[in-house]
Amino acid sequence: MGENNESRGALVVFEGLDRSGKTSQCGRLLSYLEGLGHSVELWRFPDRTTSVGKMISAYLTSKSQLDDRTIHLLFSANRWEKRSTMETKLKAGTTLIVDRYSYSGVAFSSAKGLDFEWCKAPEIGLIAPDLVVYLDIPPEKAAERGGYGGERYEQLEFQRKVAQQYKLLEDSSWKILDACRPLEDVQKQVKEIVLEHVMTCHKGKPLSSLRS
Ligand code: Z5A
Repeated sequence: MGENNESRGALVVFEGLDRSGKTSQCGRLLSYLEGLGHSVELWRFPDRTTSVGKMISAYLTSKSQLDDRTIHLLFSANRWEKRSTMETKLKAGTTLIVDRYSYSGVAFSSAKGLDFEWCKAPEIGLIAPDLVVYLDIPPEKAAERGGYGGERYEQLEFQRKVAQQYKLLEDSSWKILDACRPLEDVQKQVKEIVLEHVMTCHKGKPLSSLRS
């Protein structure tokens, strides 16, 4: 990758704890970019529609039990099965807004106690995001937002551990936003940052891959 300088779409990833506001922000961003006439799609991981995604969904809703490493690799496989479509779309000029990506994979599995580097390894080679918007919120505040549902991982003590692991993953592609602010304020910031990155990709920023 990185071989040409042609106009392309941007890969914009949203990360954060459960209830940090990812889904709300992604939906609003989609409408905003569509309104500006951009070609844009909203994706989410896990993608529960594929056969791998269905196994993940059964695990998250406690309908099945899986070894920690097995479910980690399934989450990663769920991204790998979408990788070539992702590349095709980006190269065709479509911006992808993605609700959770590799950072969730590493943060959640390493919070269970799996080795951090081991967790990162299967993500190497996936397309690197142009921008990661991290919606930062203390776990206690997130828990106040309507409480957690019944899925695995939706527990305060575990979310605290996940927040610690996320901190170890920050790199130069990250923008950390205060997700405790009103939804509209966060949205305004998101729009500005994302538009800047979309423009850079239109100008031909090469695609790159996640590295160790
Ligand atoms: N997981 C993993 O282990 N490994 C992986 O590789 C991947 C994921 C990809 C499923 O995720 C689980 O899979 C997840 C990580 C793990 N487990 N956990 N926890 P999911 O995507 O299906 O679920 P989620 O990410 O946790 O989604 P969520 O609960 O819908 O949270 P959200 O999208 O961040 O928040 P929201 O729905 O936009 O907002 C939640 C509420 O807060 C709602 O009532 C909003 O109106 C309100 N809200 C939002 N923003 C604000 C502000 N700014 N102020 C006040 N209220 C707000």
